[in-house]
Amino acid sequence: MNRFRRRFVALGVALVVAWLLLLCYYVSRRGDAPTASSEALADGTLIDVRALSGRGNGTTLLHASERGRWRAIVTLVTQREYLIGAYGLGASLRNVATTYATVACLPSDLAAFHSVQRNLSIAGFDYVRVITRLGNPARDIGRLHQAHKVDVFTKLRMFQLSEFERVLYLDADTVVKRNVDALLALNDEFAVAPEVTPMWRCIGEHHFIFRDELQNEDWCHGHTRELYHGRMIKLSNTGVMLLTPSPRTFDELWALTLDELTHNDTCIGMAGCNDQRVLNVYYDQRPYRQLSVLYNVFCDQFMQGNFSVFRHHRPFVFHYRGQASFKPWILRPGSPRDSWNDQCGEFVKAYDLYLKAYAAAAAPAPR
Ligand SMILES: [Mn+2]
Repeated sequence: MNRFRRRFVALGVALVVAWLLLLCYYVSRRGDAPTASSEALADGTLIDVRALSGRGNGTTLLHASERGRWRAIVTLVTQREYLIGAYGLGASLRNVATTYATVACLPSDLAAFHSVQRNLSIAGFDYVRVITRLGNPARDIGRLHQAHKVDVFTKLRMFQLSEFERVLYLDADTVVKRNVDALLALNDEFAVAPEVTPMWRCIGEHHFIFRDELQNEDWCHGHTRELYHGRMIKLSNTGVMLLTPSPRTFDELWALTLDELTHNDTCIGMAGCNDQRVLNVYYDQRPYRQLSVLYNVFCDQFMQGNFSVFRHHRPFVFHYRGQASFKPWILRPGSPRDSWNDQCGEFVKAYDLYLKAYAAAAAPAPR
């Protein structure tokens, strides 16, 4: 009988110890747990994160009463892997001393992490704005063949940021090298830089040649064989856009998206099945400002050396376009730091700025 009782007590003790260990584990993880795990952050929530890195001093850049009149620089992160890109982008924006509010749009499952909010604050972002992912409707009809494009249409949500009068949108895989505030002073409803190809490849009738006012130089649109109902359209790159949020524009873009997927072979070819195709079609028949290529310089082309102009003009924004597996922050396992897949070296520099800010934020206050 005693033996059974001892076993029973031992089992009880073991259970209590296990429970305590689980409790300790839970408490130790709490620091990195979503701040509101039970209640997801509502779409549209705007979180002032400046105080998380000791900035702000209680002042607000944006007042609720001024909603709709703000102009801001905005980026978007829909997948965790792109957060590191946003940290570099934020640090680069801070480095050029932008005077506009900077906003990172994240879905609730990323935005709810206190560590994510703090890191974005350290990177220099002022606000985290909660958005909801927009699924790729091509998946519903079995035509999504590139898995990384599963939520590319979420970028169209930028047209739903109704608290802003105008938005300078920058992809999380861009790095800013020169102050871009002048773009937000423009009064164009939409402005975007072109996809370009070197002039020596700009031959035949299927290309559009245009004059880059800023550089006073001729350029050629790349991929101009894009067909839409039998005619060619110019291709712009939507990694950098000045845009005007409007519920109506969003509704029209979404209707066009569904129409494109249903009636055209949008998903066939390199440029298909994404926000860029839809925006190019939409603005083909509407007025917009064509920005200089210097506002959206593709790192891969920059390094190819086909563009003599870069020897005379410094780019404003570098863009690491392309698939997720080519992003500059993708490290081969065990590879040393200097073998980052950084084609033009600008991301590594920006990320170093972020790491310095991070170290400064972690250091104890000077006495
Ligand atoms: Mn991009």
